[in-house]
Amino acid sequence: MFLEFLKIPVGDPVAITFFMGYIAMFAASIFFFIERGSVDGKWKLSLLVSGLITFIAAVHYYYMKDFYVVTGENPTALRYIDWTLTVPLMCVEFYLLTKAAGAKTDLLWKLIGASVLMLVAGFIGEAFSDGSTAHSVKWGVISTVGYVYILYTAWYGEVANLAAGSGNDAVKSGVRALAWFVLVGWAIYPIGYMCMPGGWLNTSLGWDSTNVDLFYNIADAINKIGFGLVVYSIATSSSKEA
Ligand SMILES: *C/C=C(C)/C=C/C=C(C)/C=C/C1=C(C)CCCC1(C)C
Repeated sequence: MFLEFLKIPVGDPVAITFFMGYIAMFAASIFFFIERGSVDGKWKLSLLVSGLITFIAAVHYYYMKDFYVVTGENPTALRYIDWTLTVPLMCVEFYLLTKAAGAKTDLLWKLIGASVLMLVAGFIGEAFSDGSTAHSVKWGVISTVGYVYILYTAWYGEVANLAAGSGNDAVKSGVRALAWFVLVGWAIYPIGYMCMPGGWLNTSLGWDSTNVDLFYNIADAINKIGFGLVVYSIATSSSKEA
């Protein structure tokens, strides 16, 4: 059968979402790279970054799906390598969108710093877990500090203020849309994290650790492709205006 040929265990939603994530990221990359040709010059870099985010993810999904299918375990290291490359690139998107309104590179570094804190703490929480709730919660909370910083910046801090003062409606509504992704789409990740051994959902609801990847896979597709599409729609609507 088709799915057996691809070595995807039928009826394993985690494996299926790894496979679908891979295809979706790949297709999205082709789309962003090609559409880069049809937007105004000042948007080309943003579209390139959108395509790089999904392309880097596609490469990692290619390996993560095999890792999962062969070992049945969470590809934690690959996952965090992927995020360590792609989340800072999402910070670059915020920076590029607000640059014309006066964003300085220190804004970019603050966002990248917060994402490194978020990801390093999350990695320690998962990769060095002793199965205890104390470990999971401690590193989860530290990670959340970085997350909240990015969230705050996008909604009320520098990014929000710069967008408000940009005088460009497409940038204003686009930055607001990205802020919604950070609020709702990114919030799916901590839910997945809490499914690991010792995690709150693991101990309270009995959700097991395979759910970690299910949540991460769904969240990645929403956020990485969604972010790119928002940037694409800002680029096309303000290319038309010009
Ligand atoms: C493309 C990948 C993205 C947008 C990844 C985002 C990841 C997060 C927002 C992860 C957040 C976490 C917490 C807020 C606490 C628990 C540990 C993490 C790393 C899962």
